[in-house]
Amino acid sequence: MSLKPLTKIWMEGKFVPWDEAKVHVLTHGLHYGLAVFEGIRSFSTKKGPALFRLPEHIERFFNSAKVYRMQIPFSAKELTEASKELVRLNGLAESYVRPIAFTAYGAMGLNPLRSKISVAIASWEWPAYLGPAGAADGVRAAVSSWVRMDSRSLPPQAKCSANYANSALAKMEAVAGGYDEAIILNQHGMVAEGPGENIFRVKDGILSTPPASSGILRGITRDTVIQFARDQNIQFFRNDSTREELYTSDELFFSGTAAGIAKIREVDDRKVGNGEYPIASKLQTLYDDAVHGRNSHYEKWLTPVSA
Ligand code: PPE
Repeated sequence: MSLKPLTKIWMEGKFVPWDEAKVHVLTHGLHYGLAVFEGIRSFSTKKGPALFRLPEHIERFFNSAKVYRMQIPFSAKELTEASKELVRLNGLAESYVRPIAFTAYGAMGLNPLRSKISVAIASWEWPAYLGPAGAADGVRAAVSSWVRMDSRSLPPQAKCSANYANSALAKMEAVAGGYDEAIILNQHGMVAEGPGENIFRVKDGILSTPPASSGILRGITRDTVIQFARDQNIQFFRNDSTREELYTSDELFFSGTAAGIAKIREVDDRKVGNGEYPIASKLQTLYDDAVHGRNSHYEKWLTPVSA
């Protein structure tokens, strides 16, 4: 995805022109991977542009920072208001909003405790992450030879930039092999997640997803899908799956803010199910309606950006 500059980026408490939102090449976090970030989407709704599950994203942002002993020098309220104002200023109803906190320029050498924490929020236009196939017939996935990092080495529930080096290895392998996306197994050989998405499976009408303890980011879209399943009386479990259970699934799909709900039509060149996706399709429709404010039951998840 190439960027088309929007007007403003929020940096350290101020809105600055897009081209001026710069950092020094000796920014500490650039060298040592010490950055935590979020990905939030705004959608057009009848109440104007609205951010989906903004409080949950802000809360996860602070939790990620806590794991890394980062003191974010802004309050949740300030970052909430800045995110809303950013969408208003950039004038794009449907956008992707990226808060990031990182160890700033000033001291080199690993010890991050000496670094000031910088915070920025940018936004851009980001069409469905896995392309139109995700929404339509589904993407082609391959199980990665790279193993998901373990919570004892890089805690996956903290959304730290360093985690994405592991994701990038898996993503590059998948793309270089002619696939759309990777599925990453954990240290126990069980299914964990995609490089930037959670994964769900349907077998005999039962929906399941790996538990938080499987070495995944606890996705907010994942939680959204779980709540849909509850409201629709779809039987649901959090449980581990093996690689071969991917092959014998009736339906498989990814979930994530960037990806939305994206069907997986093949894993390792094996067709998933019979190509029909009744449950995934239903969840896609529910998601689409919820994010666009067309389902009053889920309006609680929308934060309109209008003042
Ligand atoms: N797992 C990982 C590893 C992950 O990065 C994401 C989001 C998810 C699961 C789903 O989380 P949620 O968005 O809360 O449902 N990945 C973000 C960044 C992707 C990127 O390439 O950048 C996203 O979707 O915004």
